[in-house]
Amino acid sequence: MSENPASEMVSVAVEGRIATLALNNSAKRNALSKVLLDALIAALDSLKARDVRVVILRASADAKVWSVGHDIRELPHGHEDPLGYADPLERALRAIRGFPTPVIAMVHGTVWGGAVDLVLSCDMIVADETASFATTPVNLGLPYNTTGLLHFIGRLPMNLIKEMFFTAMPLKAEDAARWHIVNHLVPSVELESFTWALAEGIATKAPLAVTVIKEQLRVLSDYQPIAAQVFERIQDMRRKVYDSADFQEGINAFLEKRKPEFRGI
Ligand code: YXS
Repeated sequence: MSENPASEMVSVAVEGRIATLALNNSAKRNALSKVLLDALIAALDSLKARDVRVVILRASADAKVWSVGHDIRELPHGHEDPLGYADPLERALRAIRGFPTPVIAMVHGTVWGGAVDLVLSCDMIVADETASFATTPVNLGLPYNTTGLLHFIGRLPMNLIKEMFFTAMPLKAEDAARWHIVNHLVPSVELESFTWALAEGIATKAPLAVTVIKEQLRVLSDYQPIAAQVFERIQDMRRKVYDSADFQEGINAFLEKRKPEFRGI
């Protein structure tokens, strides 16, 4: 199965006041490449000019993997922050978090790496029993970024965040529901109808109030003050990690389809 052209990477459908964006590159398991993410951001931007009250973000119906996360082939091979402010994934996260109407992630299939951050950046998550969520930077030796970690803090218990990041093990759907990561866990046969009904309910509400409440919740949760010197120390620690031989080994092992040998250097 060959990769889809850029124009087909993200499909957009608008029905009434509900838009559905579908990640549409199953051949590459919806790897969050620059092309796919630019298409997602462009799709969101195009919806701003329309009377859309809710967005549903999903993978195409044939996808067994919702998304494998960041396209590892596009990660910088050292000497550059792999999750810098201008990184396509970071731009997409900001586009969703700053989008004026609620974005509901509808999850059928497994979610990996930065795609977990993408799903968590949506306003609500409806998943079915096939869903799982794996945060995987330690599989690559990648120093996750501070903004990204903030998306987990205040949302999940710290001990769960640490287990997810330190083990990189997929969190099963029922555990994601137990920890309230997903708003609703429904049988896969009901996933679309349930998500659509949730969206329809929101679409009947006062859009100006919904938008301003979403933006207030974003700024209250995203803008946590941090001392400049502390941030610089963390950035210096992260630089040592993304400059490390281990990060290089993590990427090479993925590309060579073998297990990595991390030596702590
Ligand atoms: O070999 P071809 O060319 O057919 O391509 C294969 C895989 O190489 C490709 N692919 C990816 N390409 C780029 N980036 C990826 N993350 C990625 N994952 C997969 O897709 C084609 C089909 O993959 P395959 O054969 O493995 O599919 P599968 O159905 O047997 O297995 C599905 C998975 C998800 C179990 C498997 O693809 C997998 O474990 N992928 C890696 C998931 C992962 O570790 N993602 C984290 C990416 S890094 C990231 O998101 C953040 C930066 S962080 O590291 O901080 O979390």
